[in-house]
Amino acid sequence: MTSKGSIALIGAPTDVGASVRGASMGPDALRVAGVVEVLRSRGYGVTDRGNLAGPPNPGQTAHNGLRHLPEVVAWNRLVYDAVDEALGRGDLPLLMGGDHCLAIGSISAIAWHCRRQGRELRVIWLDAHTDVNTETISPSGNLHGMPVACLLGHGPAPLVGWSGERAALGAGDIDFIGIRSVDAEEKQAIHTLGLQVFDMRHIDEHGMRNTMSEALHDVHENTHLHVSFDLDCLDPADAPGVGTGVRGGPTYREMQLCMEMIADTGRLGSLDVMEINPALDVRNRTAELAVEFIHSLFGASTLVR
Ligand code: 6HN
Ligand code: MN
Ligand code: MN
Ligand code: MN
Repeated sequence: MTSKGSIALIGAPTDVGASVRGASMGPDALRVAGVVEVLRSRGYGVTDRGNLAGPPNPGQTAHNGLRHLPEVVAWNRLVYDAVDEALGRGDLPLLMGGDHCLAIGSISAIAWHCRRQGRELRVIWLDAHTDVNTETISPSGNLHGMPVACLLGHGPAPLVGWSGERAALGAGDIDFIGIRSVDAEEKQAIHTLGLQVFDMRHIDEHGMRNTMSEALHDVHENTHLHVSFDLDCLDPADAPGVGTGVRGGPTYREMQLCMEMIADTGRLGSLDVMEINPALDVRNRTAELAVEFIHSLFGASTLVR
């Protein structure tokens, strides 16, 4: 198979944005599950850039509504630089988390590149949660519950404005899929911001096919599509290795269809694979499942294509 392009794997082994420890082991779990081999089998050149080395988890409680802010800033700075470098080389960055706070660095770097190249950034956020809390409304102080707010220009000052503009994303640039756990004040924020949330009820009522058609309807040839995949989007019965699992997720086939429809757009430009927690997993099942979905996202559909 001729090479389709090159993918840069970036490991970010930290759980500083979460209160449950263990997502720091996610990058190696994905490697052990064969992420490199699967991407190569799809015809991509793959370079594993290894793991970033940021500060350890200090295990502190929240200060002024935020837990581990300096460490979260430091890790995101490393992620930003690594993603920026990958994009600069023309590689497709695949961030292996790590907890979901790292999407701030990843998506900020992508937004900066898209603006410079005159491309339109669209984000698909696959998650049980909307992650749109801020320090004033978060019930936990955990920054993995706040990356979307930061990217929209509403989080704590040290984590806002990294893309060169106050907001890396506008409300219309992001669609949420699989949502089923939103905090009370977070719900208010979603309405105020005007975010498009395809929650589990929407998927129940309309099916994954219609949901994804709606989410992807404005993707065109100049779109850079970024997928931020939190493994807790899946049902914990399928994916037990996550720190904040919520029952009632999409089925295995619904999730595969979601990935296949994204692949069909041909516009996937970057990916985060986040929140895999090997300490809570069963025989690396969650990382293996993630690799199956990554396979589909990079074009391994059933039979016909
Ligand atoms: N994640 N909404 C909860 C909080 O603490 O803000 C849970 C956030 C989970 C974040 O899974 O990426
Ligand atoms: Mn989540
Ligand atoms: Mn939309
Ligand atoms: Mn998340």
